[in-house]
Amino acid sequence: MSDEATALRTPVVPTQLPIRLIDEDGVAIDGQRAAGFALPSPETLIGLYRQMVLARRFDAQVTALTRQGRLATYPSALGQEACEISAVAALRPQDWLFPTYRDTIALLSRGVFPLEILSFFRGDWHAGFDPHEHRVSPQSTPLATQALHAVGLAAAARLRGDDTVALALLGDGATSEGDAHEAFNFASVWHSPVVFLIQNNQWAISVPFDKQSNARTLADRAIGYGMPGYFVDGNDVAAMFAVVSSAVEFARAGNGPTIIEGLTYRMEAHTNSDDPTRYRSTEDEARWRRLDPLDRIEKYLVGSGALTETVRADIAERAEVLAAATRDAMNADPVIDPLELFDHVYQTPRPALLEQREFLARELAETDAVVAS
Ligand SMILES: Cc1ncc(C[n+]2csc(CCOP(=O)(O)OP(=O)(O)O)c2C)c(N)n1
Repeated sequence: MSDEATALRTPVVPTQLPIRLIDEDGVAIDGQRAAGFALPSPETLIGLYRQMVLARRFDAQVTALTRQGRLATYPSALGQEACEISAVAALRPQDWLFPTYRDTIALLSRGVFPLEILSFFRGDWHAGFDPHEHRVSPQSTPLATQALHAVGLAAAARLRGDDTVALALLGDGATSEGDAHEAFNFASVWHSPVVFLIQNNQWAISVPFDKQSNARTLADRAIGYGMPGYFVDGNDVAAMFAVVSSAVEFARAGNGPTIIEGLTYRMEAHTNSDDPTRYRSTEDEARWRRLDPLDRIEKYLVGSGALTETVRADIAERAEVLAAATRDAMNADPVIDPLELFDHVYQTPRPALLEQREFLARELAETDAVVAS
């Protein structure tokens, strides 16, 4: 980091305009908007681009599988790839990611197998992967609860004296929850190695950002909690990666938490059961489609000569292989035991739970008998 960037480490007020390293035409930016952050190397940017292409293809495939009825629900992250991929790329293997239901592509990028991730959305199992193996907590549906878990894990790491960093992903709506405020405050007071990455996709289902908060930006809230805050163009993967990586290393070095707001847009519906035409305009959607984060980095990489046609074709082919593997895995009917629903809830199951288990067991036996007759 440059001296200038180090001085910006304890900003009193986050920048007025989002920090940016590549503009929407795919041109690198110098000076003010870069706020002391340097453009990542071409190799790093190609790696980020590759992950974004895989993530987008995966997301499209999962959306299609959901429409075909293979999944119960799916909250797409289309348009949020720059935030999601940067979050994971900034972490080291020993770090922990605390994602929400929206952040499926972040899990993919962290190396969790598609079938393991998606068994949750199909309703097969509590979480289909081992959180400890990947250092990824189960995707949280109760808003902002994962932020408190991240602080707890980070505080424990600090007490143990190891260099683990926790990164919590939150939506703009989640920042209105009491849990988010408690997490920010505890993290700051305890000096915990946490990065809070708020993906401000401007909508909490049908509630727009300006009905959630009167703050100029969500990054501004960092001032009140006594920690650094950064307002970043969430569709600029170069800026997101530069800022998130420096916040992760800042935390690792013992300097405490950071709030980062990535300004982005949820291009799809909230989930497959939502109809966004009822609350936002097609003009708004079209405007943000023109700011597509994947187009932007591709334009930059092609323009700078870093992305050749061969590399681009190779990445596209890998994305198709991933999509086909995801399709095959999800088109096979899972073998599940519905009674497992009651396992792992309590160490010693409560009588009411056992009663419910017996009720379900009886129902299943009756259904089996009808099918067999
Ligand atoms: C504690 C809690 N309250 C309400 C909900 C219902 N709910 C589900 S998603 C959502 C909107 C969240 O918006 P945001 O945090 O901006 O995330 P996004 O879905 O846009 O990624 C709400 C209110 C919930 N899941 N948890």
